[in-house]
Amino acid sequence: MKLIFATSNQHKLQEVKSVAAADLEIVSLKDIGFVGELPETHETIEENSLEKAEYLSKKYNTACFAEDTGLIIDSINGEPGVYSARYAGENASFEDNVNKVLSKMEGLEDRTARFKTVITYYSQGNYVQFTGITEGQITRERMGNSGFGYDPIFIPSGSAKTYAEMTLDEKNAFSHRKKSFDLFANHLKLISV
Ligand code: ITT
Repeated sequence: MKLIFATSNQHKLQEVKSVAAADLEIVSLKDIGFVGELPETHETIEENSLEKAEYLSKKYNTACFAEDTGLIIDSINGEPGVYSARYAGENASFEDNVNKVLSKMEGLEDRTARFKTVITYYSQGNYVQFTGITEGQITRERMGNSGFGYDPIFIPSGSAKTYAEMTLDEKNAFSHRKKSFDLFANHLKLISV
C-alpha cells in the first residue's frame, strides 16, 4: 500500500519511514512534486493536522495523511504548543526556538511537559485522527545532537537521556510520533481486511 505523507519536515518523514511496516510505502511531498508550505492557520493541533491533510487531499484528489505536533510545557501556560514550529518567530530555527524555551523557563522548578502528535488520515472527504502523547521533563540546558526541534531539551518519562541523546530506535521506544503512527497503522489494517 502507498501512503502520501503531507509534511515538509524531512525529520518527521524519516521517523515515520523508520516505523512503517515494509508493506507500507511512504510517499513524500517531494515525490509527488509538491513544493511550498502546507497551510496551518488554526489554534489547535487537531485543526492544523486536519487542515494540512484536507488541503493536500483535495489538491491532488487522493487519500493522504498529515500530522501536527506540539510541545506543551505546563509552567509556561502550555507554550509553545500549537506554535512549536514558529515559537521564536516566522522563520525561527530549531535553535532559536529552543533558546526561547530555555530563557522563558529560567529559574522555574516545574519542568513537566509533553509532546503531542495528531495524525489525520483524509480520504474521500472523510477523516480520522490518531493522537500520541509522551510525558517528560524539560532540561536546563541542551543535551545531545541527534534528532531535531526540541529533542535536545526533552527527557521522556522513564529515560535518563534527552531525545537528542538517543538513536532513532531508542527515540521510537518513547516517541509521541510512533504512538500516533501505530494507532494509524492499526486502523489501516482493520479497514483493509
Ligand atoms: P509540517 O507542518 O510540514 O509537517 P512542521 O515542522 O511545520 O512540518 P509542525 O507544524 O507540526 O511541523 O511543527 C512542529 C514543530 O515542533 C517542529 O517544527 C519542531 O520544531 C517541533 N517538533 C515536532 N516533532 C518533534 C520531535 O519529535 N522532536 C522535537 N521537536 C519536534
